[in-house]
Amino acid sequence: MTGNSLFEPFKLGELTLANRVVMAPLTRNRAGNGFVPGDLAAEYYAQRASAGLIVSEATQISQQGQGYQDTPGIYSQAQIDGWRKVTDAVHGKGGRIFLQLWHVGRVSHVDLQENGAAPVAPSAIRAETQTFVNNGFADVSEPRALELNEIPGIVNDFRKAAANAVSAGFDGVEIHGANGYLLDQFAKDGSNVRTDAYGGSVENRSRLMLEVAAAVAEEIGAGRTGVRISPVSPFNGVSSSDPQAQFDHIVDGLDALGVAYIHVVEGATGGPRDAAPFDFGSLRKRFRNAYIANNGYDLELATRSLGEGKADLFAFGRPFIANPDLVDRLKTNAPLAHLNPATLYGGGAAGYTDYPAIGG
Ligand code: 8OZ
Repeated sequence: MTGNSLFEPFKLGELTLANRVVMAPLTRNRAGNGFVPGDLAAEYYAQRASAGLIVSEATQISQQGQGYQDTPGIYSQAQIDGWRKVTDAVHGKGGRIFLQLWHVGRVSHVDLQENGAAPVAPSAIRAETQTFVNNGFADVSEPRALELNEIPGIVNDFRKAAANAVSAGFDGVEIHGANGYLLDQFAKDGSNVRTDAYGGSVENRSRLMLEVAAAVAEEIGAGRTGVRISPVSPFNGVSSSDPQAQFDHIVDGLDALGVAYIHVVEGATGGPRDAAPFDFGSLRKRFRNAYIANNGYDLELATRSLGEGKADLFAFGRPFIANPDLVDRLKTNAPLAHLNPATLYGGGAAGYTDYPAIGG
């Protein structure tokens, strides 16, 4: 069932993937009108269904969890119905797709929050980063610290969103624990100075991510649950004084839960792989199920890493934007098309569904 090449099947939880190439989550900001993915999203994802697994763009679990204009949600019936078109289209092409569950925490703006409320965070520390809102870039808003008694509600929002994802036809979900969003803000001490059970020690800072993973795994099955982490990425203004101890502990906890995979952003998100010293092999050793490696992989690096046993699956992000047939192009060593940065975020079909496959 499971082959040793990038282009042979791989067993992930209960699923058999056609190959080891994963489409990484990519924010595209095309879900206006109720944050519902439309027909164009179904076409876009179906065009990329030859990936062994697609991980959807990050999708907010609640309005509070939204941080950018026109990103999709998974908390209303209309959103579930919109996503159903996507999953049907991908499955119709023989693909597999997980939904990425997202709460941005402090990376948000009052204009995206209900009644102009402050975004929520582990601690009232504003992120040094910008978001896209009101058709332009703006500094994120000053957040407020979550009260201890609000935390079960956040865990429950993730749980409900996972159930909604399954009812929308997804094969599973990926919990977004990376890139400076809420769960990563809790894990890293630059953004978390809490003095309760969710701050301070490595164990306490891991608590929310592990509680969310446990709730989601209980709701839809550990075999359908993955978690994305970015131990040393400074993306969205996060920093950690002890990333190795922190993420070794988190991965131990995820291993104990038996989740299907960890998806690891190695280095700085979208940037250098050697941004900070970190032993990713330690995470690999601690985790019995699949390790998805991400960040700056090309065919050569993925092939070498697979041969060395460093990872099971390889997630490609930006290359999938302009190359819907990326798997075929990698397999045949065909040239890759380049994306147009002007059409990355927002807009319609241009720069979204109009990148052709070779010969297509
Ligand atoms: C780029 C722009 C907006 C959001 C991430 C969800 O980095 C994102 C994101 C990336 O995980």
